[in-house]
Amino acid sequence: MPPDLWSLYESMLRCRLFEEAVAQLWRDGLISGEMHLGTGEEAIIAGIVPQLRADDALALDHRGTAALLLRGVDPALILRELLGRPDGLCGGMGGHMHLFAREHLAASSGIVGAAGPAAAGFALAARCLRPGTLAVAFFGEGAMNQGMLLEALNLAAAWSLPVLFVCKDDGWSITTDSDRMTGSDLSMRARGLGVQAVETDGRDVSQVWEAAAPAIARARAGQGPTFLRGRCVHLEGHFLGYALLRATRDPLRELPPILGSLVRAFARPGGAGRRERLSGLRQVMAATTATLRDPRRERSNDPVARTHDDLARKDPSRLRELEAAVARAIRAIVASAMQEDAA
Ligand SMILES: Cc1ncc(C[n+]2csc(CCOP(=O)(O)OP(=O)(O)O)c2C)c(N)n1
Repeated sequence: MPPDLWSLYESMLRCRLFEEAVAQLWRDGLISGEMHLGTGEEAIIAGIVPQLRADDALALDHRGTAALLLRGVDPALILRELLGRPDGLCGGMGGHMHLFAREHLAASSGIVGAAGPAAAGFALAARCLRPGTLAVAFFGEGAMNQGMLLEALNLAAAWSLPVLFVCKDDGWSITTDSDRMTGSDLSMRARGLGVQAVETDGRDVSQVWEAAAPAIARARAGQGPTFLRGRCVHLEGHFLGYALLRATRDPLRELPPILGSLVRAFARPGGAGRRERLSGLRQVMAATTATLRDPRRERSNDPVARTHDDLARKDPSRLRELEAAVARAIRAIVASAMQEDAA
C-alpha cells in the first residue's frame, strides 16, 4: 500500500520547488553550464526513493538532483555544489551531473547509461556486504541504447543481482525522437536479457509506488533484478533554456534569432550540398512542429499539477497550508545555501 497521497504530494512538491529554485539561480547566471532538471519526473522519483532504506544504494543520471534531495542529502550542500562552491557536496567539482554522497550510497553521472553498471556494482557489493539491500538505477529511455546499460541488465540477470532498473521514459533523447533509434520494445528487450519487466504510468505517483514495491521486495529477497519503465514528460524539455520550447512559448521574441541562424547556415558557401541542407532544415521543422503539438502543454502530464488538482478537490485549505509550508522550507534552504560564510 502506498502512503497517503498527501505525503507523496509533499515529496513531489519539495522536488519541484527545489528545482524551480535551482532554475532561478541558473537564470540569474549564478550556475554555469547546462542545467538538466527532472521537472516532470517527480512521480517516478517520489514513488520510489522514499521506499528505500538507508543502506540501499542509488545510481543516478544527469537529472539526479531531486532523487538526492529525497534521499536525505543536505539540500544546502547540493545547492552549493551546483553553484560551484568549494563548500558544496563535492567541493564544487561535480556540478549538477556528477554528484556523489558517500554516506548516502548515492552517485550520479552525466555519462548516459552509466547508472546501469554503477547500480550492478552497488548490488554486487550489497549482496556481499549488506544482504537484503538493493541498488536502484535511474536513467532515460535513450540510455537503453547504450551498450553498458544492456551489459549491466545482462549481468544483473545472470548473477541475480538485487537491482531495480528504472527507465524514466519521456520519448526524447535531446532532440531525437527515441522511437526513431530504438529497435524493439524496451520491456521486451529487458525480458530478452532475462530481467523481469513492469510498466507503469510515470505521471502517477501512487501507481509508480505500487509498481515498484513488489520489485523492491523481490530484489531484497534475492530473487533478482526488475526493469521498471514509467512514461513521463520533461516539462522543461531536455535542459533549461531549450530553444524549441522557448520558441513555442514566446514565438515573437524567440523565433527571429533562430530563423536568422537557420537562413545564414543554409546560405553559407561551402560545406554540405543543397539536398543535405534541405534535409537538415526539414528535421528542424519537424522537431519544431512536434514541439508545437507538445504534450508539455497538457496539465494532465504534469505529475505535480494533477496530484494538486486531486487534493484540491479533497481539502483545499489543507493543501494551501501544505504548499505554503513546503515553499517556506525551500526558501529557507536557498537562503542558508547562499550564505557566504557557510562551513
Ligand atoms: C555516453 C554519452 N553519450 C552521449 C551523451 C550526450 N547526451 C547527454 S543527455 C543525452 C540524451 C539522453 O537521453 P535519455 O537517456 O532518454 O535521457 P533524458 O535526457 O531524456 O532524461 C545525450 C545523448 C552523454 N552524456 N553520454
